[in-house]
Amino acid sequence: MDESVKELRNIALVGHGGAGKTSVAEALLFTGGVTTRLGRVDDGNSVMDFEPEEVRRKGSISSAFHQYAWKNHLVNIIDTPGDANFFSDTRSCLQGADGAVVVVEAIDGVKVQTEQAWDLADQFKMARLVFINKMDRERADFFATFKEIAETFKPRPILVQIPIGAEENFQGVVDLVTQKAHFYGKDGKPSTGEVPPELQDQVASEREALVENIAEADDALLEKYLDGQPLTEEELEQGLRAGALARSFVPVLCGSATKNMGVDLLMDCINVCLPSPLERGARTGTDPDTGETTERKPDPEEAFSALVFKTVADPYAGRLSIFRVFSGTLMPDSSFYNASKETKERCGQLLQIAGREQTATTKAGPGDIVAVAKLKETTTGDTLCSDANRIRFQSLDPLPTLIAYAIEPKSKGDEDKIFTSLSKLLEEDPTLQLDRDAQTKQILISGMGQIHIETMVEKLKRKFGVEVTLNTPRIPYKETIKHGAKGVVYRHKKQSGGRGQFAEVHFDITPLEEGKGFEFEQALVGMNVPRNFVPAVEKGIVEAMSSGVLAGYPVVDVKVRFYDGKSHEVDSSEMAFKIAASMCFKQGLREAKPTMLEPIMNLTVTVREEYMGDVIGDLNSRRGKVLGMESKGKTQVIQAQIPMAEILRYAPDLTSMTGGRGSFTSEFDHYAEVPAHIIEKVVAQEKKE
Ligand SMILES: Nc1nc2c(ncn2[C@@H]2O[C@H](COP(=O)(O)OP(=O)(O)O)[C@@H](O)[C@H]2O)c(=O)[nH]1
Ligand SMILES: [Mg+2]
Repeated sequence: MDESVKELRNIALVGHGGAGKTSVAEALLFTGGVTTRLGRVDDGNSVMDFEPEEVRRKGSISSAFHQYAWKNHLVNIIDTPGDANFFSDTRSCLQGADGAVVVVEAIDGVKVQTEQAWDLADQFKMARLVFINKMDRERADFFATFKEIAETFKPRPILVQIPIGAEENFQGVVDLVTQKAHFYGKDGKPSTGEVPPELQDQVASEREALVENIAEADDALLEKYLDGQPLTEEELEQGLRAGALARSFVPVLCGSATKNMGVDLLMDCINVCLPSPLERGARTGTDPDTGETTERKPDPEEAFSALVFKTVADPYAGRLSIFRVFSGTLMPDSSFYNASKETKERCGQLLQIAGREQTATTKAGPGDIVAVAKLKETTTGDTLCSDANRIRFQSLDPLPTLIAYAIEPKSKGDEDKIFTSLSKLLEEDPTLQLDRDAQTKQILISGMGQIHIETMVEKLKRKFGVEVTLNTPRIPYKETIKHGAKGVVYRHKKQSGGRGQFAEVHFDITPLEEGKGFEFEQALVGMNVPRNFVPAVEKGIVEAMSSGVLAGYPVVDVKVRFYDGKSHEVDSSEMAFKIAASMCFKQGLREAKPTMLEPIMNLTVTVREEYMGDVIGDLNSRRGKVLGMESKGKTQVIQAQIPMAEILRYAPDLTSMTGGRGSFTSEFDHYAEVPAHIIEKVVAQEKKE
């Protein structure tokens, strides 16, 4: 067995956007000697936030990868974006990690994305640490933040450090295990010393709490503790490690990323309290041939298996698939099986990713995160494995999209280019969805939020040179009739020298049930209309149906009975009958009380109890009908039906109503009649355009 797997750590930095994850990553790299100066998000020289969209926004939009060595350990870091717009990337990339460092601000503490990150770590059964960051900032309050964390989260967060000073007087931390004070000079230069006298009492009592916490998680230590025997530093460290790995508790540390304070201790703690791939253990999947559950141990001698958790689209280098190896060893220029796509693939170089840099590496074993370029079929979520020993790991269900825009090229003729370049970006980002509305003919792009779509537009321009504008999507209204119109007669007659045009048709028009579309009945008796004109009549109606008389939307759910007409032996023609039929149909629509239909969606909103009243009130004001409510712990699930037109921009509104603690999904259910006053508005809008 390769000893180095024991010393490998794959860690993800998670938490809400702005907590300082990327700054922590920069401090880890700097302290680990990878960079020669501390990269800064604010100065745009961060090694991790290197994408132009990130430099511009001063924030992460996509997970970044790097590694450092620290005290005999090699640590792969995955710096995830915290923002809800990029949650899908965070979720997917967590699959590459074995442990998580949850970064929390010492100022505002727990936010929605902190909770989401914690839930994800639970879902993936990950050991974690908390780093309370920004201790140097104004209003930094370590104990208030810790209290909030301790009250919100399980497994129980426990203190392993306390800070020395705070805000501009933040000087360092006291390690509660060793009872040593760690001070940091300019640029984070560390030195150790005695605990300042004013902190001694507090250190003593917090250490007592720590000892108790550690003892409680270990039977042997508990016995010793209850016997009144002191636990040695070594025992404490071992107990801390065992408890953290077993997820009995979560060690909490603190510091300042931008001042590089407390970061060396965080690195020690990552080595000790987060698992190696070996400790994470075997990964289960299914045998694609038998459907039976099987597993792969993190052993370089096992059959190769890996999971692709991210794809990067590069207009020049092609598609880059980033994956985490779970078992076996992959060599460059080898072939393997993609169990999700059921196809063989071949790779060239194995690339190790370090920020924007990629360097070739000689092999990839258990726990390694590597990338390969230009796989043919492979996309995010796929399992790669040995062809002889196949396994498929469960992939994550895609997240529902929350907002849609109609996308239009800025220059005419770029439509095709939009489609090809967008589909490459969609490989990068499985939550983006591309559709073309059959009725409105618009290209629709949906995603997690406005910023998500906007950064996609920026990437489209930078990577593929395609410029687009985003518009609110058009609602695919339809038109229909409420009553029938009997005996509608239209005569088409034109006499302008030469041969004239003549046709007359008589229709009965009646409404059909919703969803029935169109019915044509030929009920002619006698020979007023030669039967060879009947197909032209039907065609004339079908063409007229594409644009209704109210606002030009397609007409549905009508029946036309063609029962009589007149013809002329010279002047009648198919064309004349087609025109007559189309005009007669339109005239009939006007007489038959035309109305409009709109798509109604099934909406499921999940919110915390305290916001339920506001959310329901808001749904009512949007013409929604609440069908039911169900409580699940502290959250309420509201089922409603609501017109599509009312929830085109629901995501930002729900976010502001619930402080981000709400989510929803929606899907089309049926068409229903639009209220008269809204028809007026739509008609007026349509006329304006
Ligand atoms: N004062 C102070 N500011 C910090 C610290 N860590 C991060 N910041 C600032 O907080 C902002 C967000 O940091 P960033 O690392 O991008 O957060 P992320 O979104 O979690 O990756 C930036 O302006 C950083 O300079 C810290 O320890 N102290
Ligand atoms: Mg970041």
